[in-house]
Amino acid sequence: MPIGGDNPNNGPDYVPDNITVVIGVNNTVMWLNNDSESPHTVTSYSIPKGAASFDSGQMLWLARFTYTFTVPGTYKYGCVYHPWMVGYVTVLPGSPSMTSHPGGHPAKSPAEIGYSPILIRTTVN
Ligand SMILES: [Cu+2]
Repeated sequence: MPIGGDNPNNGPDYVPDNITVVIGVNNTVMWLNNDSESPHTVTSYSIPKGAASFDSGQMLWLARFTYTFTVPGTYKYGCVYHPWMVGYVTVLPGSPSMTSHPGGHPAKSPAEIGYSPILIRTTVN
């Protein structure tokens, strides 16, 4: 949520606004409101069957919201104050081997998957 997220002509509003995470690898996602000019929310709009909805409530500047995804599928979320602010999280099922060396690479440590001003990070559970 960079500065200017309250302006529909700016964008993207969530940075990045489309992420993919893997259960057991990096399925904890943290949003940080880096917008000093406006509060925002992270509110689920559509979620896979069996998943739990989420809502950060009002996030003031520098507020953080963390959610751990445990059900595979595509999640659409947005900001209740700004209808044009929309983001997507794709959650892929993990496997035992992926928790240590996904694809042969070392497991991600708290990893920044997008660049800034942001704001969305995923972390190992
Ligand atoms: Cu907003």
